[in-house]
Amino acid sequence: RAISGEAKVPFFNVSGSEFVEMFVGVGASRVRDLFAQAKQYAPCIVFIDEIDAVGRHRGAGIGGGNDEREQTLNQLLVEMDGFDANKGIIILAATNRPDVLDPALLRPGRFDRRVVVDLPDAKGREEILKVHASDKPFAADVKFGTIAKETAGFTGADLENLLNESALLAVRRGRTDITMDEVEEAIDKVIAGPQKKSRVISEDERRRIAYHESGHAVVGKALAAREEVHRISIVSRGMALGFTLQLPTEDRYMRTSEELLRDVAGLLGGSASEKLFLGSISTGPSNDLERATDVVHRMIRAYGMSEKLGPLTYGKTSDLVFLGKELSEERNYSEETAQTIDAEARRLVEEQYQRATEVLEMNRVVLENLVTVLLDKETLQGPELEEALKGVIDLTASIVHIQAPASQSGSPVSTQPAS
Ligand code: NHX
Ligand code: ZN
Repeated sequence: RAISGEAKVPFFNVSGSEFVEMFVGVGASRVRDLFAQAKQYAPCIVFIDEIDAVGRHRGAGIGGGNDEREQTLNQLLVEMDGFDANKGIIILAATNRPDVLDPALLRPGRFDRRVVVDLPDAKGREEILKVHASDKPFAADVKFGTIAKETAGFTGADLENLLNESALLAVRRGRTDITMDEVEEAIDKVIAGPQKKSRVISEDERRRIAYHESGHAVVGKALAAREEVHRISIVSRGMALGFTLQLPTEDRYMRTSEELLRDVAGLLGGSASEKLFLGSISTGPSNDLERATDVVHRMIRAYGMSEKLGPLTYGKTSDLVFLGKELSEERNYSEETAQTIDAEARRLVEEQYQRATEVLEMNRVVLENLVTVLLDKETLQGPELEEALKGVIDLTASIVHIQAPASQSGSPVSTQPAS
């Protein structure tokens, strides 16, 4: 829309799914109609959103293919080839899955340029926020640069949604402007879901939740150099009973194996804290364990970070429509390798669990204090949180290597700061 505005030409906007019809031939005739109309208005821009709905690789799916979709795609290819007849028509399309598109669509003369629209960086997020903020009354305390820093990983649509949520919240609170308080509440809502005030939690469980989140915060603070513990809360939201928000201090595009291991230790910090201070673990950390397991599996199988398994990748993802799942994993390694992967994954997770436990033991006093403050205030951030975490022993300098040392006494995991 913006491009056609700049070019001062008409704009045709269709969604790929509008072409997907039940009856054979209808989709193809819609494509013909669209181009016939566009020809009348040329020069113009035709934009097809979610083109993967029609543009999928032909011959995929049950029984070899889908006649209707193939006919629609063929018609689209024919129209795009009708160069002379379609003079002055520029076709743009968008997809999240360029990998599944039929190669014929990407040949020269068809979609021959690709523009990668990545997640916005901090500067980009700030600019996007300013665009969506222009029609809303923000208070003077709202700094879009600060919001941009707190929203790493958000898409443009997430940011728009965030500002809409803050506006709704301000209205609900009877305000005529939107303050930073509403924006922060909206960030939590977008990340973790809406507050669930109706959920009544027993004193025992509140204590467990506080120990769990404090465990994440202390391990995160002790180990993560490029991320800071930004907010910690024991207020129920959506499915979650509590959360700890850790944010990168700058935009990042890669992680090292050391950082990934620190992430794993941080993810396990909640469970380790429950075990260490309450003597048992609960069902609560299931998602933490899942994510930790996922990280070490990716380290081993995708990033070649295990010396035992070498710089190879294990497992192939393929688009197998007939399995009913978009991405299914194809095993391209032996049973013996599968066992080695399992053993390595388990070793890495257990080492980090041990490391998290050691960090918590070293910071027992700070953690107990944090739990007390958290039970009282429920959500901590900014200077208050900084104050509560001030005493945490900084272990960010401790380097943990992914390989167990060949023959050394003592723990393979170093939790001592480098002197
Ligand atoms: C339940 N929820 O399902 C209750 C209501 C350990 C203090 N019976 O690790 O809230 O137990 O650090 C995405 C994100 C399931 C998907 C969180 C799926 C949480 C969250 C289970 C805190 N914070 N666990 C956490 C938690 C739970 C759950 C999720 C998810 C708890 C823990 C949920
Ligand atoms: Zn957790």
